[in-house]
Amino acid sequence: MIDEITITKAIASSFLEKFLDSLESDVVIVGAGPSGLTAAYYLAKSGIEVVLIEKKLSLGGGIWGGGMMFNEVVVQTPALEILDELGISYRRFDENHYVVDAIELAGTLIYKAVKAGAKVFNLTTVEDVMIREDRIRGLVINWSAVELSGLHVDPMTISAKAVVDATGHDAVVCRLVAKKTGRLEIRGERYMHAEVGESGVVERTSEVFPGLFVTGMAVAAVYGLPRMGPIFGGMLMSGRKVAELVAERLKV
Ligand code: 48F
Repeated sequence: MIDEITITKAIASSFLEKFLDSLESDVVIVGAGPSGLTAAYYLAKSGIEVVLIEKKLSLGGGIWGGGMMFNEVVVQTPALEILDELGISYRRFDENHYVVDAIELAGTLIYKAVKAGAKVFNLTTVEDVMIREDRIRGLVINWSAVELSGLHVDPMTISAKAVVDATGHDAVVCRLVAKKTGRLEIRGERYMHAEVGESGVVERTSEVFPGLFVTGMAVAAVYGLPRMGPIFGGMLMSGRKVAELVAERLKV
């Protein structure tokens, strides 16, 4: 027999168990676009506890719409090894440009991150940071619906040994740290120049404040790098690089 109250109990208890298990984790990644999902996959795969927070209902960030709603994206040659590892198909356009179906990219990144063990909290917005002894210790979160409706409801907090800002163009966590500590400069993203933007984002993927790492387009926002539009290799390589940096830092 199927019972409605049992359904409710099953959902409420397993969600609360997941939430309580996530209050003190190794790393919290904020933003589930291509860079955040790639970072979540590599970190979770290496046995690190990963919590992934996404303010929207669905994960995937800017992948789904491809370029101007043409749902295809371009990836350059150095990122093909990530697509190969994840089992994502691509078609050669010329020796430097490969085309990937945006839906396959988003769907596979989400599947791989979740299957590797990342705990996902969608519909959840990061609205502030927790700082102790000049180090980021956690995040202040609330339901996205609270923010959207303008209800007066206080947030709650989660903590982690490391935080990754993967919030894309907005660089939300870095901006909060900059505003509240005065110890981080946000230069703001610059004009379109795909080649410089792509390589710069990967090179500058780094720890920008003790315990706070930045990946994806948030790197361009922090360091004043050019934007690059619907080419995604840099997002995947930046996500993999930030995972390596965080894993290295957690060993210390
Ligand atoms: O924007 P997004 O896809 O960031 P990304 O990984 O990739 C950028 C590309 O999509 C594209 C591009 C490629 O060349 O330029 O734009 O750097 O994903 C960022 C995610 O963060 C979520 C947001 O909903 C999106 O899914 N996000 C933003 N602010 C918050 C947040 C917040 N305060 N709390 C939780 N999630």
